[in-house]
Amino acid sequence: MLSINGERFLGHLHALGRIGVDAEGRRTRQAATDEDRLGRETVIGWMKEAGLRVELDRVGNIYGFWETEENAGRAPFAMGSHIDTVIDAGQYDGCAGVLSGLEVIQTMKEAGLRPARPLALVVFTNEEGTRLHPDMVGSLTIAGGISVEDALASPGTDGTTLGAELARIHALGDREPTDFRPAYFIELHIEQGPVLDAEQTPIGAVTSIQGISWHEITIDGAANHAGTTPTSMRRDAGLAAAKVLVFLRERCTRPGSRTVATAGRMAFSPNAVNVIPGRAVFTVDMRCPDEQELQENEQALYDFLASLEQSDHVSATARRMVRFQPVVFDGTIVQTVLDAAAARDLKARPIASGAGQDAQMISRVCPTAMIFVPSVGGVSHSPKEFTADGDLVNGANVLLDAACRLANA
Ligand code: HGY
Ligand code: MN
Ligand code: MN
Repeated sequence: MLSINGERFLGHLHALGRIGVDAEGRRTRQAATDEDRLGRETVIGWMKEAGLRVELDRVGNIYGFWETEENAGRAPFAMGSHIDTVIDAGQYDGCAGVLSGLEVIQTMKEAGLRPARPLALVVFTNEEGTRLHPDMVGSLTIAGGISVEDALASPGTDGTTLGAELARIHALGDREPTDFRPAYFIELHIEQGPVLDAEQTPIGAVTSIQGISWHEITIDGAANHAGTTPTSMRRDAGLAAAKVLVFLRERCTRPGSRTVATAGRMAFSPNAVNVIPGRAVFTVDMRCPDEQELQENEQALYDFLASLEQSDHVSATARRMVRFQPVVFDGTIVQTVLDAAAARDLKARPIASGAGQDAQMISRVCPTAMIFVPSVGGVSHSPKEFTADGDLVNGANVLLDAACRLANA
């Protein structure tokens, strides 16, 4: 049975993992930063070494194509993920999918296979969205969910825009994102949750991804003296913000709730120990596999903000930054993953994704599914993120088998 070159694949993965690590050992390669540029250029170098034709599109998505005279022009079988990271990140999120895809193509080429379809590998721009939002903007542009112009105008938390930053790191090409229409797409990814590791199951065949709703909330009260201002006279933006977080946790812990909510970023101003915060700006990330419940919780959040204005004598506004509905993947592709795992005697199970993924967007344009490999302890978006080498190699071999099957379908 054909298998990947595990040493080469893991060598690439750990080499990429060393890019963007600072003096304190924190790994950060946020989209369109100099660290991301180094990661991009490194992966492009590996794509060229593998003999892929490399192209860039107008929002910086990187494509590597392998086509032969016989299959040129047919819709490719595509794989891919992202290599941009969150802040103080692990080394597997996204990178495992890009580099396993590269390894699969390299293995197929070296084996002298002549697939009926070309193969494509994509590195999607700004999947994480921690610096510039929306997240998953590269794959969203390919899917036609946002125009190139609006994507390039994506605002950054640091006052930049995606377009200016991609230009600065020479990451812009001229390929039209919506020209990319593969026949099938599979993304390998670490689970980032606890299920596979807890069940000692090496392969997850991802069936669906939950919906995502991001908001930036601004609460304005009145900055005032922390000592002299009587409690009854306070218009405390910080307290109001705290009430929102408690409200959201209470919504999420109601019986039967399937929603999770996170306030990942918060800033008070003037942000001084002895000043009642006049302003609080914070983000809310709400996720749920049930679209109806997600909508109900969005409405409940807005209603709560309105009630806060009365109770706490503040003003509250919410700006919706991101909104993606839950998606269900193509059953045939999911089954292909399950069959490929079974053929290698690897235990596999269907599983839903709690994390947003580029596959969520690509599923709008072609039959799509994902392969999950275990995250030890379910930890991710953390330097403690870990997936064992053996699990990564198993996942890449399942991807190889699925690729061989679908590139000839
Ligand atoms: O936020 C997410 O779910 C993904 O990791 N970008
Ligand atoms: Mn990811
Ligand atoms: Mn991530």
